[in-house]
Amino acid sequence: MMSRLPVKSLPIGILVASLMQAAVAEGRQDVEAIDFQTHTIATGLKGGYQVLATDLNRDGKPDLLALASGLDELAWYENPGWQRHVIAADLSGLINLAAHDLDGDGIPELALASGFSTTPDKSSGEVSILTHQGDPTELWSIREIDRVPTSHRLRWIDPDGSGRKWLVNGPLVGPQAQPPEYRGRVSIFIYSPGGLEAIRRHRCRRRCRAWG
Ligand SMILES: [Ca+2]
Ligand SMILES: [Ca+2]
Repeated sequence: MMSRLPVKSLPIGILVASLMQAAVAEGRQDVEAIDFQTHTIATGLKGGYQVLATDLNRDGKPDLLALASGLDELAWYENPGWQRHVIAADLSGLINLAAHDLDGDGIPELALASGFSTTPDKSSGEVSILTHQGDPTELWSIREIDRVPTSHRLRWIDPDGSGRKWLVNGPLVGPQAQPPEYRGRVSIFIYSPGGLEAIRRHRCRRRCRAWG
């Protein structure tokens, strides 16, 4: 089955669950003894698809990014009051986010995939890097670094253990894939580090074991 688009609004339980996952990821052993309660901090997230917990204002508290494919803007919710701040507007087909502090200022840059469709001919597949402009509660700058139809999953990885993260882009299907079977080969792309001005694309070869 190729269709992975969400069809429901994002329930707040998912948002709280992200905080729990973050605590577990940090190795905290006390999380099982805590009774969690659901607090609704946002509704109406049409096509809610991804929640990402990361500190976006350098106060040490994880904030929540909520990506909704059916909305034309990307927003984050500021811990602990969960005020909503719009990062970018006039977008479409939002599908995935990944956060990593490229410039070391303590606030992560955001890799964003948008223009998504399950059909390559209908997908612009923008891959962009978003950076705050001094005040993370205001609109961030957005810079398109690539276009790959059906760009679907973005992750920052450290392939050589050097601590320098590379961005991986896994499209859903290849450019020749057509419904209903979506047959065809698909390439995975990796973007080299080196700062915001030096991101370069490489196509993974042999199941992404080598690049360059
Ligand atoms: Ca914060
Ligand atoms: Ca940064």
